[in-house]
Amino acid sequence: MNNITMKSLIFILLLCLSHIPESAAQLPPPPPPTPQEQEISITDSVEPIDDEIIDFGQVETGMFSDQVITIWNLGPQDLNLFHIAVRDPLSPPFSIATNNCPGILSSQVRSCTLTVRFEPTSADVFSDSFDIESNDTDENPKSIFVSGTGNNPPSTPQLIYPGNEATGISLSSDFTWEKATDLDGDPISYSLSICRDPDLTSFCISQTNIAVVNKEKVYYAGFSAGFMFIGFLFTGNLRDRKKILCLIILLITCTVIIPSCGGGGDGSGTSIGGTTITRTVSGLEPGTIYFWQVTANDGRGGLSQSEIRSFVTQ
Ligand SMILES: [Ca+2]
Ligand SMILES: [Ca+2]
Ligand SMILES: [Ca+2]
Repeated sequence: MNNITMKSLIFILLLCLSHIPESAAQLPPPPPPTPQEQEISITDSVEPIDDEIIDFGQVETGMFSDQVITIWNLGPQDLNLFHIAVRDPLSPPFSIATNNCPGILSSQVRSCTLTVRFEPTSADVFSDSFDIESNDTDENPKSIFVSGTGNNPPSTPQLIYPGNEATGISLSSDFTWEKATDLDGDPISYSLSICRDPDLTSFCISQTNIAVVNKEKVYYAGFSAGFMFIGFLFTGNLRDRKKILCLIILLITCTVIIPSCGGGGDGSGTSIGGTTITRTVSGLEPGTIYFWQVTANDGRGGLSQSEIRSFVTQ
Protein backbone atom coordinates (compact mmCIF):
# COMPACT_ATOMS: atom_id res chain seq x y z
CA MET A 1 0.00 0.00 0.00
CA ASN A 2 1.58 3.31 -1.01
CA ASN A 3 1.69 6.36 1.21
CA ILE A 4 -1.19 8.21 -0.48
CA THR A 5 -3.54 5.23 -0.14
CA MET A 6 -2.64 4.80 3.53
CA LYS A 7 -3.41 8.49 4.22
CA SER A 8 -6.73 8.16 2.40
CA LEU A 9 -7.74 5.16 4.53
CA ILE A 10 -6.89 6.95 7.78
CA PHE A 11 -8.86 10.01 6.61
CA ILE A 12 -11.93 7.92 5.79
CA LEU A 13 -11.68 6.08 9.13
CA LEU A 14 -11.48 9.37 11.05
CA LEU A 15 -14.40 10.77 9.01
CA CYS A 16 -16.55 7.74 9.86
CA LEU A 17 -15.67 7.88 13.55
CA SER A 18 -16.59 11.56 13.70
CA HIS A 19 -20.14 10.70 12.41
CA ILE A 20 -20.92 7.89 14.84
CA PRO A 21 -23.42 9.32 17.36
CA GLU A 22 -22.19 9.25 20.89
CA SER A 23 -25.28 7.36 22.08
CA ALA A 24 -24.65 4.53 19.67
CA ALA A 25 -21.25 4.09 21.13
CA GLN A 26 -22.59 3.35 24.62
CA LEU A 27 -25.69 1.95 26.40
CA PRO A 28 -28.79 4.21 26.25
CA PRO A 29 -29.50 6.04 29.49
CA PRO A 30 -32.50 4.83 31.51
CA PRO A 31 -35.72 6.74 30.64
CA PRO A 32 -36.58 9.51 33.08
CA PRO A 33 -39.30 8.52 35.55
CA THR A 34 -42.78 9.21 34.16
CA PRO A 35 -44.33 12.16 36.00
CA GLN A 36 -47.24 10.77 38.01
CA GLU A 37 -50.27 12.85 37.33
CA GLN A 38 -52.80 14.25 39.74
CA GLU A 39 -56.18 12.57 39.55
CA ILE A 40 -59.26 14.40 40.83
CA SER A 41 -62.63 12.68 41.19
CA ILE A 42 -65.91 14.14 42.38
CA THR A 43 -68.99 12.44 43.76
CA ASP A 44 -72.23 13.92 45.05
CA SER A 45 -75.10 12.87 47.28
CA VAL A 46 -77.73 12.81 44.53
CA GLU A 47 -77.86 9.70 42.34
CA PRO A 48 -76.10 9.12 40.03
CA ILE A 49 -73.25 10.04 42.34
CA ASP A 50 -70.58 10.47 39.64
CA ASP A 51 -72.38 12.70 37.11
CA GLU A 52 -71.25 16.02 38.64
CA ILE A 53 -74.90 17.10 38.64
CA ILE A 54 -77.05 17.84 41.69
CA ASP A 55 -80.78 18.11 41.18
CA PHE A 56 -82.35 19.32 44.42
CA GLY A 57 -85.84 18.56 43.11
CA GLN A 58 -88.74 20.35 44.79
CA VAL A 59 -87.95 22.54 47.75
CA GLU A 60 -90.56 24.56 49.56
CA THR A 61 -90.02 28.28 49.18
CA GLY A 62 -88.48 29.74 52.33
CA MET A 63 -86.94 26.36 53.24
CA PHE A 64 -83.59 24.96 52.16
CA SER A 65 -82.06 21.67 51.10
CA ASP A 66 -78.39 20.70 51.45
CA GLN A 67 -76.45 18.21 49.35
CA VAL A 68 -72.87 17.08 49.77
CA ILE A 69 -70.05 17.02 47.21
CA THR A 70 -66.96 14.94 47.92
CA ILE A 71 -63.67 15.76 46.19
CA TRP A 72 -61.28 12.80 45.97
CA ASN A 73 -57.55 12.64 45.32
CA LEU A 74 -57.11 9.37 43.43
CA GLY A 75 -53.54 10.07 42.24
CA PRO A 76 -50.24 9.20 43.95
CA GLN A 77 -49.32 12.86 44.40
CA ASP A 78 -50.79 15.79 46.27
CA LEU A 79 -53.82 17.36 44.67
CA ASN A 80 -53.83 21.14 44.98
CA LEU A 81 -57.28 22.67 45.23
CA PHE A 82 -56.72 26.24 44.10
CA HIS A 83 -60.21 27.71 44.00
CA ILE A 84 -63.74 26.50 44.58
CA ALA A 85 -66.63 28.50 43.09
CA VAL A 86 -64.42 31.54 42.42
CA ARG A 87 -64.19 31.93 38.66
CA ASP A 88 -67.65 30.39 38.25
CA PRO A 89 -69.45 31.17 41.51
CA LEU A 90 -72.90 30.15 42.67
CA SER A 91 -75.63 32.76 42.76
CA PRO A 92 -78.69 32.73 45.02
CA PRO A 93 -80.73 30.67 45.63
CA PHE A 94 -77.66 28.38 45.49
CA SER A 95 -74.66 28.73 47.79
CA ILE A 96 -71.73 26.83 49.29
CA ALA A 97 -72.99 26.36 52.85
CA THR A 98 -69.84 24.70 54.19
CA ASN A 99 -66.41 24.08 52.70
CA ASN A 100 -64.26 21.56 54.55
CA CYS A 101 -61.66 21.29 51.81
CA PRO A 102 -58.04 22.23 52.54
CA GLY A 103 -55.82 23.75 49.87
CA ILE A 104 -54.06 20.42 49.35
CA LEU A 105 -55.46 16.91 49.37
CA SER A 106 -52.43 14.77 50.19
CA SER A 107 -52.12 11.02 49.87
CA GLN A 108 -52.90 10.86 53.60
CA VAL A 109 -56.07 12.94 53.33
CA ARG A 110 -57.81 11.47 50.32
CA SER A 111 -61.09 13.38 50.30
CA CYS A 112 -62.93 16.44 51.54
CA THR A 113 -66.51 17.65 51.38
CA LEU A 114 -68.51 20.71 50.38
CA THR A 115 -72.13 21.33 51.27
CA VAL A 116 -74.18 23.01 48.56
CA ARG A 117 -77.43 24.67 49.59
CA PHE A 118 -80.58 25.41 47.58
CA GLU A 119 -82.85 27.93 49.30
CA PRO A 120 -85.54 29.11 46.88
CA THR A 121 -87.47 32.25 47.71
CA SER A 122 -89.90 31.94 44.80
CA ALA A 123 -91.77 29.18 42.99
CA ASP A 124 -89.48 28.97 39.97
CA VAL A 125 -87.05 26.62 38.30
CA PHE A 126 -83.39 27.44 39.01
CA SER A 127 -80.06 26.20 37.69
CA ASP A 128 -76.43 27.23 38.03
CA SER A 129 -72.92 25.81 38.02
CA PHE A 130 -69.67 26.29 39.91
CA ASP A 131 -66.13 25.22 39.29
CA ILE A 132 -63.31 23.51 41.15
CA GLU A 133 -59.81 24.49 40.05
CA SER A 134 -56.97 22.09 40.79
CA ASN A 135 -53.58 21.00 39.49
CA ASP A 136 -55.12 17.99 37.74
CA THR A 137 -54.21 19.54 34.40
CA ASP A 138 -56.41 17.42 32.16
CA GLU A 139 -59.52 17.99 34.30
CA ASN A 140 -59.16 21.62 35.23
CA PRO A 141 -61.50 23.15 36.05
CA LYS A 142 -64.19 20.71 37.05
CA SER A 143 -67.73 22.09 36.68
CA ILE A 144 -70.59 21.01 38.92
CA PHE A 145 -74.14 21.69 37.73
CA VAL A 146 -76.96 22.34 40.18
CA SER A 147 -80.71 22.71 39.65
CA GLY A 148 -83.87 22.83 41.70
CA THR A 149 -87.45 24.05 41.78
CA GLY A 150 -89.07 26.22 44.40
CA ASN A 151 -92.57 25.14 45.28
CA ASN A 152 -95.19 25.79 47.94
CA PRO A 153 -97.21 22.75 48.97
CA PRO A 154 -101.00 23.10 48.98
CA SER A 155 -102.73 24.16 52.18
CA THR A 156 -103.98 21.36 54.43
CA PRO A 157 -107.36 19.98 53.34
CA GLN A 158 -109.95 20.44 56.10
CA LEU A 159 -112.26 17.46 56.62
CA ILE A 160 -115.98 18.30 56.88
CA TYR A 161 -118.05 15.12 56.67
CA PRO A 162 -118.32 12.58 58.29
CA GLY A 163 -117.55 14.34 61.57
CA ASN A 164 -114.86 12.78 63.73
CA GLU A 165 -116.02 9.63 65.55
CA ALA A 166 -119.36 9.82 63.74
CA THR A 167 -121.56 6.72 64.03
CA GLY A 168 -124.26 5.15 61.89
CA ILE A 169 -122.56 6.13 58.64
CA SER A 170 -124.15 4.63 55.54
CA LEU A 171 -122.34 1.86 53.66
CA SER A 172 -122.36 4.21 50.69
CA SER A 173 -121.44 7.58 52.08
CA ASP A 174 -120.33 11.00 51.00
CA PHE A 175 -116.94 12.27 52.14
CA THR A 176 -116.59 16.04 52.06
CA TRP A 177 -113.62 18.30 52.63
CA GLU A 178 -112.67 21.88 52.00
CA LYS A 179 -110.58 22.57 48.92
CA ALA A 180 -106.93 23.25 49.53
CA THR A 181 -105.24 26.26 48.00
CA ASP A 182 -101.83 26.58 46.40
CA LEU A 183 -99.85 29.80 46.61
CA ASP A 184 -98.24 29.05 43.25
CA GLY A 185 -101.62 28.57 41.54
CA ASP A 186 -100.86 24.90 40.81
CA PRO A 187 -103.84 22.65 39.99
CA ILE A 188 -104.53 20.43 42.99
CA SER A 189 -105.63 16.82 42.92
CA TYR A 190 -106.70 14.84 45.97
CA SER A 191 -106.47 11.31 47.19
CA LEU A 192 -108.82 9.85 49.76
CA SER A 193 -107.84 6.91 51.97
CA ILE A 194 -110.39 5.03 54.08
CA CYS A 195 -108.87 2.19 56.09
CA ARG A 196 -109.62 -0.02 59.08
CA ASP A 197 -106.55 1.01 61.07
CA PRO A 198 -105.42 4.46 62.22
CA ASP A 199 -102.11 4.07 60.36
CA LEU A 200 -104.08 3.77 57.12
CA THR A 201 -102.40 0.55 56.02
CA SER A 202 -104.97 -2.26 56.12
CA PHE A 203 -108.18 -3.00 54.23
CA CYS A 204 -108.06 0.39 52.61
CA ILE A 205 -110.37 1.87 50.05
CA SER A 206 -108.06 4.35 48.35
CA GLN A 207 -109.14 6.76 45.68
CA THR A 208 -106.52 8.82 43.95
CA ASN A 209 -106.39 11.61 41.38
CA ILE A 210 -109.65 13.13 42.52
CA ALA A 211 -108.82 16.07 40.31
CA VAL A 212 -109.79 19.63 40.80
CA VAL A 213 -108.70 21.76 37.94
CA ASN A 214 -107.36 25.20 38.51
CA LYS A 215 -109.33 26.92 35.76
CA GLU A 216 -106.84 29.68 35.15
CA LYS A 217 -103.89 27.30 34.82
CA VAL A 218 -105.68 24.92 32.53
CA TYR A 219 -106.99 27.74 30.39
CA TYR A 220 -103.48 29.03 29.76
CA ALA A 221 -102.08 25.54 29.19
CA GLY A 222 -104.76 24.91 26.56
CA PHE A 223 -104.19 28.32 25.03
CA SER A 224 -100.45 27.84 24.49
CA ALA A 225 -100.97 24.29 23.21
CA GLY A 226 -103.54 25.71 20.80
CA PHE A 227 -100.96 28.11 19.44
CA MET A 228 -98.56 25.21 18.97
CA PHE A 229 -101.12 23.33 16.89
CA ILE A 230 -101.92 26.44 14.89
CA GLY A 231 -98.20 26.67 14.09
CA PHE A 232 -98.37 23.14 12.66
CA LEU A 233 -101.58 24.00 10.81
CA PHE A 234 -99.73 26.43 8.57
CA THR A 235 -96.75 24.17 7.98
CA GLY A 236 -98.21 20.64 7.66
CA ASN A 237 -99.81 18.97 4.65
CA LEU A 238 -103.57 18.90 4.05
CA ARG A 239 -104.25 15.57 5.80
CA ASP A 240 -102.19 16.60 8.81
CA ARG A 241 -103.99 19.94 8.88
CA LYS A 242 -107.38 18.21 9.07
CA LYS A 243 -106.20 16.05 11.95
CA ILE A 244 -104.76 19.06 13.71
CA LEU A 245 -107.94 21.07 13.14
CA CYS A 246 -109.88 18.25 14.86
CA LEU A 247 -107.40 18.36 17.74
CA ILE A 248 -107.85 22.11 18.07
CA ILE A 249 -111.63 21.75 18.18
CA LEU A 250 -111.27 19.00 20.81
CA LEU A 251 -108.86 21.13 22.79
CA ILE A 252 -111.08 24.22 22.70
CA THR A 253 -114.11 22.12 23.63
CA CYS A 254 -112.30 20.62 26.60
CA THR A 255 -110.95 24.03 27.65
CA VAL A 256 -114.40 25.59 27.59
CA ILE A 257 -116.04 22.82 29.57
CA ILE A 258 -113.00 22.10 31.73
CA PRO A 259 -114.82 22.11 35.11
CA SER A 260 -116.94 19.18 33.93
CA CYS A 261 -113.87 17.54 32.33
CA GLY A 262 -112.19 17.66 35.71
CA GLY A 263 -115.20 16.38 37.62
CA GLY A 264 -116.12 13.73 35.11
CA GLY A 265 -112.60 12.42 34.67
CA ASP A 266 -112.59 10.63 37.99
CA GLY A 267 -116.12 9.28 37.90
CA SER A 268 -119.55 10.55 38.76
CA GLY A 269 -118.82 10.05 42.46
CA THR A 270 -117.17 13.43 42.82
CA SER A 271 -118.92 16.75 43.10
CA ILE A 272 -117.12 20.02 43.33
CA GLY A 273 -118.73 22.89 45.16
CA GLY A 274 -117.50 26.45 45.54
CA THR A 275 -115.15 25.61 48.37
CA THR A 276 -115.70 21.90 48.92
CA ILE A 277 -115.12 18.52 47.28
CA THR A 278 -117.45 15.62 47.90
CA ARG A 279 -116.62 12.06 46.96
CA THR A 280 -119.17 9.28 47.26
CA VAL A 281 -117.67 5.96 48.33
CA SER A 282 -119.54 2.67 48.47
CA GLY A 283 -118.51 -0.81 49.56
CA LEU A 284 -118.04 -0.01 53.25
CA GLU A 285 -118.53 -2.94 55.62
CA PRO A 286 -121.37 -2.75 58.18
CA GLY A 287 -120.65 -2.14 61.86
CA THR A 288 -117.02 -1.31 61.20
CA ILE A 289 -114.74 1.41 62.46
CA TYR A 290 -112.89 3.25 59.70
CA PHE A 291 -110.20 5.89 59.59
CA TRP A 292 -109.91 8.38 56.75
CA GLN A 293 -107.61 11.07 55.45
CA VAL A 294 -107.36 13.35 52.41
CA THR A 295 -104.06 14.29 50.75
CA ALA A 296 -103.73 17.31 48.46
CA ASN A 297 -101.11 17.11 45.71
CA ASP A 298 -99.99 20.08 43.59
CA GLY A 299 -98.36 17.84 40.98
CA ARG A 300 -94.95 19.41 41.62
CA GLY A 301 -93.92 17.41 44.65
CA GLY A 302 -95.98 19.44 47.12
CA LEU A 303 -98.21 17.28 49.34
CA SER A 304 -100.43 18.21 52.29
CA GLN A 305 -102.27 15.71 54.44
CA SER A 306 -105.40 16.33 56.46
CA GLU A 307 -105.91 15.06 59.96
CA ILE A 308 -107.07 11.44 60.29
CA ARG A 309 -110.66 11.03 61.38
CA SER A 310 -112.64 7.94 62.35
CA PHE A 311 -116.26 6.87 61.90
CA VAL A 312 -118.37 3.75 62.42
CA THR A 313 -120.70 2.37 59.79
CA GLN A 314 -124.32 1.43 60.48
CA1 LIG B 1 -75.42 13.47 40.91
CA1 LIG C 1 -72.28 29.99 38.34
CA1 LIG D 1 -97.36 24.51 44.64
